[in-house]
Order: sequence, then C-alpha cells, then structure tokens
Amino acid sequence: MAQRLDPLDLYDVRSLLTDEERMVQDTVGRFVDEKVLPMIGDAFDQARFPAELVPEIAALGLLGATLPEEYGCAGMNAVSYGLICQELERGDSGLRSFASVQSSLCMYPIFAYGSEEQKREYLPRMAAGEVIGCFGLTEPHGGSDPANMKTVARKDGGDWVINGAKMWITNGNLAHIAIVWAQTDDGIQGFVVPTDTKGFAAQVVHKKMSLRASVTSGLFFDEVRVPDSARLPNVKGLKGPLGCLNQARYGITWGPIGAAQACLKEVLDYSEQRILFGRPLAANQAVQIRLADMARRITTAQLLSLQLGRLKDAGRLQPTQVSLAKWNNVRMALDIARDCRDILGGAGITTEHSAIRHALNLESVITYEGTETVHQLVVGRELTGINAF
Ligand code: TGC
Ligand code: FAD
Repeated sequence: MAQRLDPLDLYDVRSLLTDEERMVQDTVGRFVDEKVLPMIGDAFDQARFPAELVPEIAALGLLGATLPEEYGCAGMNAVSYGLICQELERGDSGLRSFASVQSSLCMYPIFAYGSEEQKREYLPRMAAGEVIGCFGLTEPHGGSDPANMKTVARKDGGDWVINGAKMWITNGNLAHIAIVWAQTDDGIQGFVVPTDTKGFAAQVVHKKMSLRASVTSGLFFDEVRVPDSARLPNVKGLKGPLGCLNQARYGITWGPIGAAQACLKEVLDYSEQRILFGRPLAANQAVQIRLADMARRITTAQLLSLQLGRLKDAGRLQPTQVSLAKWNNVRMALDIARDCRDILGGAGITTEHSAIRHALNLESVITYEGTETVHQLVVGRELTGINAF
C-alpha cells in the first residue's frame, strides 16, 4: 500500500522548498510547538500579549527577516518570511500580527522610505526586539478609505506638529515608536514618532473577543512636535502606506494556512477517537467530506502563497495578486476554523481546544489589512478596468 500522505500537506508542497527554507520552517515550527502552544490558550483567556516570547523571536531572526544583514537583520527571502508567518500563526494570529507589524509595517517603511540615519538608528534595535513599533494608518471614521485621512502634520519652522487620532492599532501600547501617516500640505507623509513624545497617548482597546493575545490600541496626537529628521523622506502620497500593506498582506496570505492546519490536525485526532453511534466520528461520510474539503482548501492556499512568494522573490509581485490570496486564504482558514469548532461539539466552545480561538482571531484577520470586500473589489477592478470604490 502506498505511504499515507501528510494530511496537512497533501501535495508535498514542502518538497518545493529549498533546504534553507525548510530549515526556517522547522526552526520556527519547533519554537511554536515548545514555547507557544503550551501557553497561548491561557494568554488568550487572560487577554495578555506574551511579551516574554519577544527576545526568542528576535534571537531566531524573525523580526525584519527579509531586510539586509548590514542592518542587523537575517536577509531571508520572501518564501522564508511567509513560512515564518505560517508557523507563528499555527500558534496564534496575535503572535503573527506582532511579527507582521514589526517587520512589514514598521521596519519595512524605515528601510524603504527612511534616511540612512533612520535605518541605522532603528533597524538593528528593532531586529533585536529592543525597540517595538506600531503602524498608525486607520482612523476612527473609516479604515477602508485611508485617502480620507484627518490626521494632519503641519510644518512649524524646522519641526512638524501632528494632530489627530488612529484606531485599532496593533502593538499600540507596547510600542516605543509609531509609524504615523498624516496629511500634509504636500500630501500624505510618514513620521517616526517616539511614543514618549509630549502630546502622544495610547489607549488599550478592551472587551475584544478576537486577537486577545495581541495588544490593540487607539492613538491620540495632541500637538505632537517632532523634528524634520523624524519624517520618512523618500515617499509621499498614499502609495507610502499602501506599499507597506503590500508587504504585510503578502505575509498574511501565509499565516492563516498555519491556523487552518492547526484546526484540521486537532479535529482529525478528535474525530478518530470520538465514538458515536458505535463508530469513530471520522467514519461518517458527512464528516469525511468536511475534512476532505478542508484539505482541498488548505492545499490550494499553500500553492497560492508559494507561487506568490516565488513571484515576490523574482520581483514580479503585483498588489492584485496579493489581494486575491489574502481574500482566498483568510476566508479558507476562517471557514475551516468555524467548521472544526462545530465538529468538536460542546468541547469546541472552550479554549481547551484551539479551533474557537483561531476562529475568533480570524474574524480580525479577515477585517484588517483590507477587508475581504476591499480585496474582492481590487480584483474586480483588475478584471474590468472599472474602479468600484
Ligand atoms: P489609489 O489612489 O489608486 O493609489 C494610490 C497610490 O498607491 C499605489 N498603490 C499601491 N502601492 C503598493 N501596494 C498596493 N497594494 C497599492 N495599491 C495602490 C497606487 O499605484 C498609487 O500610486 P501613485 O504613484 O499613482 O500615487 O488607491 P487605490 O484606489 O488603489 O486604493 C483604494 C483601496 C481601497 C484599495 C485602498 O485604500 C486600501 O487598500 N484600503 C484598505 C486600507 C487597509 O488595508 N488598511 C490596513 C491598515 S493596517 C492594518 O490593518 C494592520 S493589521 C496588522 C496586523 O496586526 O497584522
Ligand atoms: P470600515 O472601513 O468602516 O468598513 C466597514 C464595512 O464596510 C466593512 O465590512 C467593509 O468591507 C465595508 N466596505 C467598505 N467599503 C466598501 C465598499 N466600497 N463597498 C462595499 N462594502 C464596503 N490599522 C492600522 O492602521 N494599524 C494596525 O496595526 C491595525 N491593527 C488592527 C488590529 C485589529 C485587531 C483590527 C480589528 C484592526 C486593525 N487595524 C489596524 C484596522 C483595520 O485595518 C481596519 O479595521 C480595516 O481596514 C477596516 O476599517 P474599519 O474597521 O474602519 O471598517
């Protein structure tokens, strides 16, 4: 009889990885198995970000992993970054969010749009986890339409003075610096704002039912004064923040694959052991069809993200391709997590099992970094040439 396939990798996508990429996956996977999985359910219950994991995440080279070694980073390729996201999110979306924001939304803009002084000042300490960043784009009146930004930065001599508010900001109360996007007389510009600057305040969002092991905050700017050297000099306009989102969204296409794999694995074990009507739950046709459908959708998502990563590494990635994969892969994982929760029956409603935690987390992932609708409309615009926003 032929050897049974790996249920979490039916197409042996792992064989398409290089030795180095496999090593990255194994290293992060071991960290997640040994350090994250034993405690993450409790952290979620307690609505606590596990900050004690940050030094090891940094020591493994997972922060700003694709940036060059001359800035203290690991210089990995895009596929390796994707695998980091996949493994971290197999643990919890909150942990992957932390890494996404630090790497793609804070270190990337400093690297891509910053001055040499800004790169040298921040990137090595951010890679080491000593300086934590947050990214302020979304505002309380509507995140899908960031062009309608109300936060302003006005020039005052050699300084800039920022007024406004940002909402739903990951890492907000952990951060030492905030990458803040503000409207200026010269279009939207980005600023690196130390969070101890006078007039800056961060307020934790409480009562969250999702991403409970992640810090989410409102940011408030009341006459926050920063020197011109805090401005990111090499970009103007909405393409600045959207360029960062492109990096983060790419990683987010990979992350939910890990969450879905965790759910499928859990429910495969459970359904083989749970005896109902005299046979394992897994022996029912209706259950097998649901499990098969999960494997089908995970496999599709794996192939989508890997091809996306190869395109990215070849410098040929288009934002529309990222939109399609973000939409597909998050929807895939959310549907799977909800279905796994159901197959677990009553046992599925507590965080003793991971399905409900992943399902609740994925409710945020489907909303942030562009809602599902936003990504559908990006693909629709590509197909028709008509902007429906
Ligand atoms: P449009 O006005 O046409 O374009 C403006 C400029 O931006 C360029 N561009 C992009 N560049 C890079 N990547 C992309 N994905 C880009 N999309 C557009 C574009 O070429 C243009 O450049 P230029 O040189 O001509 O000025 O803007 P649009 O019509 O494409 O945008 C509309 C829309 C709705 C797609 C956009 O506003 C959008 O994506 N809205 C959603 C906002 C969003 O995703 N916010 C996320 C906030 S951050 C977050 O959620 C973090 S959670 C992280 C975590 O915890 O993990
Ligand atoms: P809205 O933009 O008000 O959208 C509401 C609804 O309207 C959605 O269903 C949307 O799809 C729909 N909609 C919008 N436009 C259209 C249209 N044209 N046609 C049809 N339907 C439409 N932001 C940051 O800047 N930094 C962060 O670190 C960050 N972290 C986050 C962490 C969490 C846990 C969450 C939940 C959000 C985070 N966000 C962050 C914000 C996130 O990006 C926004 O929530 C998201 O972009 C949607 O914005 P909104 O919540 O204002 O919803």
